[in-house]
This record gives sequence, structure tokens and C-alpha cells, in this order.
Amino acid sequence: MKIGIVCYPTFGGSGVLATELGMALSEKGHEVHFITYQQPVRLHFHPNVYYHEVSVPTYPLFDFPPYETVLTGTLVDVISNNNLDILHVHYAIPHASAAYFAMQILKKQGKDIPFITTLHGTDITLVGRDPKYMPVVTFSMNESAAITAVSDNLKEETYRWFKIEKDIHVIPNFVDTMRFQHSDKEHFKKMLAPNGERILAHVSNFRKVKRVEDVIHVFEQVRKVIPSKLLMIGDGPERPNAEELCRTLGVCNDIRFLGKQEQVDEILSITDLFVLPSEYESFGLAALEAMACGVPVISTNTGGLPEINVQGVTGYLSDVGDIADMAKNAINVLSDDDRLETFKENALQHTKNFERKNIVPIYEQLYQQVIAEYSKKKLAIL
Ligand code: GMT
Repeated sequence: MKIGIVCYPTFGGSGVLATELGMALSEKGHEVHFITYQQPVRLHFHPNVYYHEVSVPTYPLFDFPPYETVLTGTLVDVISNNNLDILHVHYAIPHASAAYFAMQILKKQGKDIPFITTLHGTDITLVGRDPKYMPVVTFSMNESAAITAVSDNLKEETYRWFKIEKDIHVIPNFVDTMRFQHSDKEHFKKMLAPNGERILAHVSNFRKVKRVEDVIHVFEQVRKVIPSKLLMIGDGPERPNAEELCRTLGVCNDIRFLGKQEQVDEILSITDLFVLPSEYESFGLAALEAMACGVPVISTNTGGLPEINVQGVTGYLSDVGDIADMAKNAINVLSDDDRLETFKENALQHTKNFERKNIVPIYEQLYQQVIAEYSKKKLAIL
């Protein structure tokens, strides 16, 4: 198949998943065209992968350069000149409405193709629910040939907040276990934790929804009982507040802010416990990648997190903001070597349910089904 993929090319989970999917499809022999405003962070060279930049021209009149219009124009160009079979947009805003508009233009030339929208999280639970976005998001979701959501919880949330007239397919996120696996990085661990301290880690884009300050509070409690270090990976608007809190609590010496990292798997390989205290996660891909490296997870029990983190097995779940409970659970996991090893093994085993090789074929089948139905419909109109 010739597949177009639209996503946010940044470190956010939706872009990561879209890129991993595109690369997996290209390795399976499909021709994959990424249409994004910059090269996606995890995109690597493959002969079957094409990259088309959405380059938004500036003009003195534009206080807000019209990204969606340029994306639409680029989609029209890429789809018609490369004879794509299907377009898959990740994150509804504004990708689904741009896809819809592009298809209307292409219809006039008899070159329209079906598009699929994958919902990732805040496009539904936070941003999409804003009345200014809602009518456009609802309309373009309903116009998609198929809608997928990354967890049962996100599917339920979508039905709860939007008037959706079709089935939403749940296709969980996946992890590439060839890349995300424990590797021996002992030398690296010794540098960061020279006295054998336990290592805790957090990975996110430091948005408010991630509650990064809770990570610091939990760590401060753990550190009082267990010698430990904390690695904060990623960057975003809440980082200055988190750094300020470290200074206020006097824990800076044991915390490293590493910024955006491409080799997250290497850092996770030296991590003993992953902390994800989010206000909401539709899925929590960062936690799944940690588990694939054999790292247990302390998380909140919100959204789709209970679908990947199993209470008392792969880690623990607490109410949002319950720092005392998260700290107690973290201490429980970290305080005993044998217990920690059991949690690590459980976390690793559980990721087998989310392996790339099992999830990617579900997308392929959906593409085939959607393409077949679409061409049948087109023939019926003729
Ligand atoms: O929060 C992020 O890292 C980005 C965000 C997004 O909307 O792009 O991620 C969402 O999609 C990820 C991939 O499907 C999920 O693993 C995250 O849980 C989800 N984030 C939220 O729901 C807050």
C-alpha cells in the first residue's frame, strides 16, 4: 500500500507513535509518506520512507500563519502526485479537518482517497472539548473513513463528549521491543548513582497535564528513606517550576534534568522505577516504553493508565495528586531487591501484550478494509 501519515513531528506521544508505525509499515514493504512541518524526531532513513515538509510561508499580514491551509495544499499535492491509497492522520486537530478539506478538493479531480483519524488524547480530552474546536473536530471525525483510539478509555471519553456516528476501533499503542529492551549500561549507572543509589525517572513534555511537580514531591519523600537519584527527561513549559521546586526542597543535587533525549532506551536501562503522576493519560506510551526496558511504574489511575499498568504487578496506581500514596508505593517497590526484581520482570512480561509485531497488522487490516469499502462506494456512485 501507499500510505500517507500526518502527525506532530515533536517528542509528544502521538508523533512518536505515528513515526514508529510509519517505520514499521515501511519495513513491511509499504511505501510511507510523512507529511509534517519538520522531520519527525524518531524518523530514520528507509528506502520506502518519503518525507514531505509542510512549509508555511510567512507574510507580514499573518499574525497566525495558516498552517492548516498549507497542510491541506500539501496533502492535495502529495496524494495526487504519489497516487496514495490511504491517508492516516494522528491527532484530530487540525489534521482531520485538513484531511477532509483536501479530499473535497481531490474529489473534483476524481483523486480522493479514504482517510483514517487516530485520536491520541488531548485532541479529545482537553483541546477538542473547547467549544471553539468541537464542531470542526466532531464533523471531521465523522467524515473519517475510520476512527481509531489508543485505549478503551479514550474511546469512552470520545463518545461521552462528542456526537460520533460511527464505530471507534481501539488499537492500543505499541512498543518496538527490539529497541526498547534492557541493555547493560552499568558504567553509565555508576556515573549517575556512584554509591549504588536507586534511579527513578520521568519522561514527558512537561506540560501541566503531566504534573511534573508531583514527580519531585514523590522523589523527595522516597529520598528520605532510600538513597536515590531522579532523572527528568524531556522539556516543556513546566520545567522552570519543577527546577524551582527542587531548589525550594533542597533536592537539586540528586536530580538531573536531561532535556530532550533521543536515546531514551539507554536511560531507561539504568532506571529502577518510572514515575508518571499525570492528571490524565489516554494511554501513557512513555510508561509502556519504560516497562519494555524492565522498569516498573508508579502512576496515577486516570484515563487509560490502568489498561497498561497493573496494580501490584507491574507497579502501582494512585489517585491524581496523592503524593503520599505514590511515595509509599515507590518505597515499597524499591526497598527490597527481590521485590524490585519481581516487579521488573512483571513489567517486562506485560509489554508482550503491546508488541509492535502484534499491533501493526491491526492497522494494516483496517487500511485494507477501508480502502476496499471506499472503492466499492466510489464504484457505486459512478
Ligand atoms: O502527552 C503527550 O506526550 C502527547 C500527547 C499527544 O496528545 O500528542 O500524547 C497522547 O498520546 C500518546 C500516544 O498515543 C499517549 O500515550 C498519551 O497518553 C497521550 N497524552 C495524554 O492523553 C495527555
